[in-house]
Amino acid sequence: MEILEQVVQVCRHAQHVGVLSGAGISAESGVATFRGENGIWNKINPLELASMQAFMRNPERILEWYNHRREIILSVQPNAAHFTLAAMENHYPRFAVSTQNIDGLHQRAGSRCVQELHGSILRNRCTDCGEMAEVDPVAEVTTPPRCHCGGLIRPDIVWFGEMLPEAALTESVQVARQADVYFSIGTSAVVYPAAQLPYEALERGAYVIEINLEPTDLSNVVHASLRGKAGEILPRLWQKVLMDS
Ligand code: BJW
Ligand code: ZN
Repeated sequence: MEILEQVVQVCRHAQHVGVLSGAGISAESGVATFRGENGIWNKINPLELASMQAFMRNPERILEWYNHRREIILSVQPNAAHFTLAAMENHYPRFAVSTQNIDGLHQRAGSRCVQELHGSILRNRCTDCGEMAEVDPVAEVTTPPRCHCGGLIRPDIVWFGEMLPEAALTESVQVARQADVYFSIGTSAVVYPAAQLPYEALERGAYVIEINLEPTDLSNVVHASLRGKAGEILPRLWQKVLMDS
């Protein structure tokens, strides 16, 4: 059986579907990826921007960078891949997206069950007490504001060497372990612990499908590795699943 036809059959009979998404799913919306062609980390050493040490060294510079990225994210729209996942959620008894993205595009497309593994650029929090702080998304704040406790306010994002939000990670591991079909979409699958999720799904017997422009370390171990743009492959696949079902 052709691989796409096999994927369609598997998706038709699934009950519990999990998804790990990464920067590639938002690329067609106009949000830059980190690795690969035109990736952010090709020009900048990640630890110079995405670490607590970098923030403490020069908070103004880090806030400026996040202001710039927030501006881009707020000016773009979810794409066909985000909308297809939102539609899939309405079809399955259990469906959940674990995203490494901080852009909120899954939620804007209508997905309800979304675990944000690396936080959100749309929220801020205190470095000391952890309290969430309102952020005016359009304000050009370059001097770090202070919390009532005196701590510096920072973006609610998971930087390198920081723990992921416990509830989001626990829920994501559970979904991966219980899913009968698991998707890894638009992620290079190199950043842990998120990259572990498709392996958890595989170990527990899920049929795992990768959708990516390029091959990754996962490509040879999953059941189906579909090469191409998520915004093209996913809607086409979903249309086939819905046909005659
Ligand atoms: C398309 C497409 C289209 C394009 N359609 N596809 C050794 C030393 C130090 C640390 C470690 C170490 N080994 C492991 C670690 C831990 C570290 C880690 O994994 N590092 C690896 C890089 C080695 N992880 C952590 O530090 C995490 N915390 C942690 O582990 O805590 C415990 C601990 C504590 C102390 C010490 C050690 C452990 C935290 C990770 C936080 C990641 N944060 C970032 C930045 C967020 C801030 C920001 O955005 O500014 O999150 S890094 C960056 O990578 C971002 C992403 O979420 C993450 C994953 O990237 P993603 O989503 O996969 O994107 P890309 O760009 O990599 O890939 C895009 C893919 O899409 C490509 O494959 C394209 O082909 C594809 N694509 N267009 C389909 N249209
Ligand atoms: Zn505080």
